[in-house]
Amino acid sequence: MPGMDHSPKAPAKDPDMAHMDMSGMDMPGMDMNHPMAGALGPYGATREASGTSWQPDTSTHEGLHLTRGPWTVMLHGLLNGVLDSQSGPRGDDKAFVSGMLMAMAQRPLGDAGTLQLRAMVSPDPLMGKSGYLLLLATGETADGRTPLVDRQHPHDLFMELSASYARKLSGKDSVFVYAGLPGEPAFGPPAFMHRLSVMDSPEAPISHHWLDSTHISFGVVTAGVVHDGWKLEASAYNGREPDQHRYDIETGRLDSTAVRVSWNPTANLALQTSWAHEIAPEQLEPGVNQTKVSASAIYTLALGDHGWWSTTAAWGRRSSEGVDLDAWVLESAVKPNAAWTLFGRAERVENDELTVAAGHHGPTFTVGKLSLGAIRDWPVSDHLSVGLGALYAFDFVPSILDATYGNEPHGAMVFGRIKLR
Ligand SMILES: [Cu+2]
Repeated sequence: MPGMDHSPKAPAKDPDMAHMDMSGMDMPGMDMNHPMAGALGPYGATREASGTSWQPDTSTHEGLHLTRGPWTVMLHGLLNGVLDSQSGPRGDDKAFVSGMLMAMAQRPLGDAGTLQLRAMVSPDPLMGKSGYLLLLATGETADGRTPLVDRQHPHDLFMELSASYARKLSGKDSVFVYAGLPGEPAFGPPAFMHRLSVMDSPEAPISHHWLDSTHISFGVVTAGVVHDGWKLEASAYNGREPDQHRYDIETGRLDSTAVRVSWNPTANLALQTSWAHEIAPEQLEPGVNQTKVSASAIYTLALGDHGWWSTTAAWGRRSSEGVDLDAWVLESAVKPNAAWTLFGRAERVENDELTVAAGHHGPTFTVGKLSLGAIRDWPVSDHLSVGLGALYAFDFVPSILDATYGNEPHGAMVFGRIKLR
């Protein structure tokens, strides 16, 4: 992985403190001597990403941090206005908004307990039920009858409403429970909108339904144990993907299972491997179950006072009815200073939903995508920045799909954004 030879050393004396992003921590009432602790265990909050997933301790959380009485509150927010153009017979142009607003509130409970509440909402339903154009992306449905192909589905208005309680057993050990409606089960790396190596790009990964599409599961209960850099956890959850009604809260049996082992061997590195068995995840394929496996590594380096460089390598496999489909991802984003963010992502996916044969699935095609982009941000106040960005994506399809996708399929997006910082 890039940067690996700068072998990660223990960062200063207090690993929780060393790489905390202090830029948002000048609120009145914030005690600078006590960086925010993790919600699930005895480590710094920078290790925590979406759901109960981990990222490297060196990660930064942009946003507002404030304290009110026993509560510590964090707010993260990002709103993108995107002009999207995808090439070829399956392409078109579309404008859409995407992003998220997330609030987390945490407080001690008893002498060894920590309670955390999270709420996250998305503007995606405003896109309309068919989401936005994105060549080679598949998954979910807009009308309950046909699958979305070459489109990214909108996310639900409520992306996470969850609570967790952790109990410290020692300076290195804890146990925790997490429940969400919706929430994220113990599967995969952090969801892409919380993964430092891709979160600034408004373009969803085409590997989403292999690695992290479970991030909105309508009903999740997870229990886990933490020992130092290790976490072992298991979830019971509603494995059915969200339906096309994006403003509601769905319910269903917690019929699916996920297990994840996470290991952060150094402050710079987060590793996980996970397994899930999902009962009838797809609305259009009742009765068809799916097994998923994933493994990922995230390496994050702090650069100067405000910069970072984060890289994720991930593999995911979904298996159902005797067919295994793999996805490979290598993505990296670098923020050398407060002004610029550069990002790139390479993906290779085996997909059998790009052409529909009798019913839903057609033949399997191995397709790829290389996406490169940049964003320039300008601060407009202490806690708000505006930015302008662009990205270009090259799509790779086998020659048998040349007529379907046209010559040299590609996509481009230009976008403006507002971000809490
Ligand atoms: Cu998603």
